[in-house]
Amino acid sequence: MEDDELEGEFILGWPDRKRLTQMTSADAEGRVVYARSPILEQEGLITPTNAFFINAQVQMPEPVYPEDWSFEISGEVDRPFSLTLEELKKMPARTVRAVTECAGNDGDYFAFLEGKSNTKPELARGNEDFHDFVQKYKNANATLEEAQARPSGTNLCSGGEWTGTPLRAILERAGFRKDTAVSVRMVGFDIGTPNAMKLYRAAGSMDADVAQPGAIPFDKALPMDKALDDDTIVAWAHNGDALLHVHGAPARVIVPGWAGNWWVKWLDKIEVADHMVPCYHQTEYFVLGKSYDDPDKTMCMELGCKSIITWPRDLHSPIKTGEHLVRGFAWSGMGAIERVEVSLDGGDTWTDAHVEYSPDKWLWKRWSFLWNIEKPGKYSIMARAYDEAGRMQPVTEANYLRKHFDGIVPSEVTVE
Ligand SMILES: Nc1nc2c(c(=O)[nH]1)N[C@H]1C(S)=C(S)[C@@H](COP(=O)(O)O)O[C@H]1N2
Ligand SMILES: [Mo]
Repeated sequence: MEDDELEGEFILGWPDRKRLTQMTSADAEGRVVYARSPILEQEGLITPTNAFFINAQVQMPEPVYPEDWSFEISGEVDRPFSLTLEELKKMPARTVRAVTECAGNDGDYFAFLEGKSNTKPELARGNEDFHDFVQKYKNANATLEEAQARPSGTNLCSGGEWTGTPLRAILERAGFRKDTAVSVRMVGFDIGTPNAMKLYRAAGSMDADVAQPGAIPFDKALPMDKALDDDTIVAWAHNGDALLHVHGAPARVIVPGWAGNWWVKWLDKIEVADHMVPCYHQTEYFVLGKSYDDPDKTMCMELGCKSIITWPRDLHSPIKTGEHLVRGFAWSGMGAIERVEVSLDGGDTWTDAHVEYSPDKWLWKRWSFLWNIEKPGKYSIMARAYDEAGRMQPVTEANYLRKHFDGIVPSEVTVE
């Protein structure tokens, strides 16, 4: 154990190394409303629940107790119905292990890689003033200047195991109309007013004519194909335990491969529609495009193909000559990662890294590369991933809302 691990904690009465915990921000009553995951310290593939990131677009709703909860399905169906949690659990369940990545995770690296920002975002560690940092980040009354100077969103990504009922089984039980069904509108019971600052910031002007829908529930209209995917489930369990309120209890949707915003929490109702319902968080926010006025904006759907280096990063410099294990995670929005390559010379030459076997196509994989450094100096280390759909990192072009970042961020490391 390294020294800082020996500071440790008492676990079950025994001194032990420190465990992973989130970086949290709480409301005035001390209730956690936002958290980031300590990705650099995570050992295995499943993020422990008390290290999982937490995000909500509008606001955390008051909890609804499982016994008082039911959800309904209606719209383009022959047999609308509503189900309690107990009834939902009686349907055949399925367990899916997948990465949840917020669409905005690592977004500020776009500006860094384009040379538009000199500050290199670092995958934030447990900074002391994390709460203040988040206040600044989420402030709806910020000036445009303040909003544009905000710190970046990193570490909004975790791996989890989810158990629930396939959405397909719920749709079939309701007799959805195959000929007319186009999307499945999933609605949460959280209601709030979207922060217009996010759009002004992206448009680069407070004069932009941005949508201001007022108080709305968080909703998403999932295209039919993805709604019918076997791995799209309505989950009530997370990492072996009942879903926590912050993660959407009593039940939330899991849409593997697609960014976190599709994973509607606090599910209230499902409406099958004969068109793509123009949900705010689908037409105004969570879109890909060149600018706010881009007529070809498209809604964000599956994630790109991505690897990150967890060691060494800039902050680990200086390191010593000798044998080191370069390591990280890799994941894709279109299935399993098949290969990761590493470059130790800033991208001139690439060598295969070792990708550890794991059976879950939607979960990230661990990769590593044994690096024997003979000479001191400055090194630029890069990694790039390939997925089973044949895609190579990076996939996603820079876009004005900075969503779905999957670029290659070099680690600049000094060796002594
Ligand atoms: N009902 C509801 N579901 C929601 C949201 C929300 O604001 N309301 N936020 C989404 C976003 S943007 C993300 S990244 C994920 C975060 O899930 P987690 O908090 O369980 O990590 O939830 C999604 N589901
Ligand atoms: Mo998100």
